[in-house]
Amino acid sequence: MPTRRAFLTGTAAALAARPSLAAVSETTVTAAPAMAQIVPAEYGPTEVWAYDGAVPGAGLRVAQGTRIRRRFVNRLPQASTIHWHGIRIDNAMDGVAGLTQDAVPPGGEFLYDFVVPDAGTYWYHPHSNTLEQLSRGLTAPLIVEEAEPPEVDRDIALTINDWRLDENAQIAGGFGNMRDGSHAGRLGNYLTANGEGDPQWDAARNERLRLRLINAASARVLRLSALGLSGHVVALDGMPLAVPEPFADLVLGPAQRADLILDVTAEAGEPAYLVSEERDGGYALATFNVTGTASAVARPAPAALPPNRLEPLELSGARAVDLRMEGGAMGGLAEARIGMRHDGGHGGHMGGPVGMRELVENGFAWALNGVAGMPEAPLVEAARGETVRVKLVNDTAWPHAMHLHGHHFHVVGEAGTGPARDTVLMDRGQTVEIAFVADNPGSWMFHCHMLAHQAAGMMTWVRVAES
Ligand SMILES: [Cu+2]
Repeated sequence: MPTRRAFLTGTAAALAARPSLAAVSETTVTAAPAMAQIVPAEYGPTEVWAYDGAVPGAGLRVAQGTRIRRRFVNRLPQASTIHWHGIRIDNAMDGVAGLTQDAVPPGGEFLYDFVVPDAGTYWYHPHSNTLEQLSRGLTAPLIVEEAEPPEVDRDIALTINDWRLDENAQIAGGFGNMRDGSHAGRLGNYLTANGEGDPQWDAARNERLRLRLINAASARVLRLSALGLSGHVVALDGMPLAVPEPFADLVLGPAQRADLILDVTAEAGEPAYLVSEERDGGYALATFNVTGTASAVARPAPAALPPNRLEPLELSGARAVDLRMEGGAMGGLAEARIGMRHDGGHGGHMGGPVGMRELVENGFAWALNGVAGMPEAPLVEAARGETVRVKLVNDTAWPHAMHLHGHHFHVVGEAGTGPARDTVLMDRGQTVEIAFVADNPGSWMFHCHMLAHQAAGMMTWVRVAES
């Protein structure tokens, strides 16, 4: 029998561990048109849509377990929401217009109130007319710090955006055109990291950097390498790798993140680069000008980051479902049923299958399990805590970056299960099996994060029961 004193002490400890209702102050995040100097100054500023006036938005950096209360203020000319990408969040706070909340109209507000359970690199963006709103600049990092972070000299988040600019350095229109929608998505023609074409830092030899890379492009797959920097990948999509992997060439699909711990190996006077390998050459996404020496000796390889607490997978007896991905240019999709058009709505009555011409006339190019757009019924209805396996068959001629909300999943392969992720990049023709513990109740979108594909129908949802 605990004494009263022990009980009180225990209660105080429990209260201290849980964020208190009163102690959490509310902040605002405002989405509004703004001017941003993302191209060299001689071309003048670009009119963007921005969180709190900057592209990317300044974002958030909080401790693991923090309760966040942010009042979203919409000063855009159209309705919007915020999706907190990769956060295992309460369903009502997931920000999917039409599925988890009504879109916030121009001039409206919505209070997002949630706890961040996992440390790692996350981000936020609209989930309402996502293709246009994200392409106009609405992105920001959400960094959740470990209780005991690894020792580094600098911790830099790099939000990478891919802009489609016209000759006046203004954002090109034509969102949702069928050419983008049925091919590789809205690829841009100008890459920025943290809103700059060529961001630079001073650095010293043997300095240790943590780079948190966020691919916030609406369609571009980044192929990353480094010169004068050497180290390890320690986390993907926020989740720590059990064993850090040497960083060589890293492919980062839209919405994916990677945490790197890199040491500066360049000598003083030499630059060091993080490079995006593009068709016409390498682009420096970050340049480190090496001016001195931080330490005489190189450091040992970094240890694994402390793990986040994910329920272990129990594959035997898991619920198995198939997801057949069809359509797009050169896809040979003959017919599909038409679901709901917008980001997240569901429940509308669907008619019978229609041919490709009618699909395209309605803005659709892709189908998941024979439905273009959001289907009436979820892909799977899981009991809470049930393990779900989804076999994704990419029967199209294009890569896709499939993102599941509210959960992290593992790719299940012959070599075992991969690290926890929230977005998987699939090659054309590839079959990938994923598995996750459906432990977060609610209705969760599962869609391609190449946003022109999503807009053209590549979306579905899963439902996790309350109990
Ligand atoms: Cu896609």
